[in-house]
Amino acid sequence: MPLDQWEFTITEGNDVLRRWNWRSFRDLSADTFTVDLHCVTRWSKLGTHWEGVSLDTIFADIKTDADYALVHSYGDYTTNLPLEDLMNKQAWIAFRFDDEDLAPEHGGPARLLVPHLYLWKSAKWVRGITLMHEDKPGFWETLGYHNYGDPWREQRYWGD
Ligand SMILES: Nc1nc2c(c(=O)[nH]1)N[C@H]1C(S)=C(S)[C@@H](COP(=O)(O)O)O[C@H]1N2
Ligand SMILES: [Mo]
Repeated sequence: MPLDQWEFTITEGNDVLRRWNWRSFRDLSADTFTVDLHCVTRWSKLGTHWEGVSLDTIFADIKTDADYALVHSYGDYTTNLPLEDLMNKQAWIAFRFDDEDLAPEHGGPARLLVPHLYLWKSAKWVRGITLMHEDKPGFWETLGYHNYGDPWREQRYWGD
């Protein structure tokens, strides 16, 4: 994804609520943070170090009464989660990992990072978020992975 074509867009219904290009996105204030990641296939990676823009910053001047988010990636991957799981410094659009620009195979130039949920919720190559009043399962959720995906409750598949 060439940076001069990169965009990140928040939509609701037919409305574009906000859109950033790489320059305006990188002008947002960013956080550095260290988190543990949990994959559904039973590995965890502890103490990973990142830099990214929190979703609190992304949503700072967006007004919505939607409760759900569907996150879209370049290349059509999607994943869903409650909007409140993106807020209160629980989620970031991350663009640096271990003090280097995020590698393309790990989602560069930028990926969602939601460390408190299983890693399939952390969409690589993130492109935007659709806000919704009703939940809508994403790619893995449609294929049988758990709709919410709390690693502490081992919510791997529907019914867990
Ligand atoms: N766009 C996109 N994001 C994605 C995926 C994917 O296939 N496409 N896979 C998910 C899954 S299942 C996992 S485990 C993590 C893997 O991230 P990593 O490649 O940085 O380890 O990305 C998640 N985000
Ligand atoms: Mo995964």
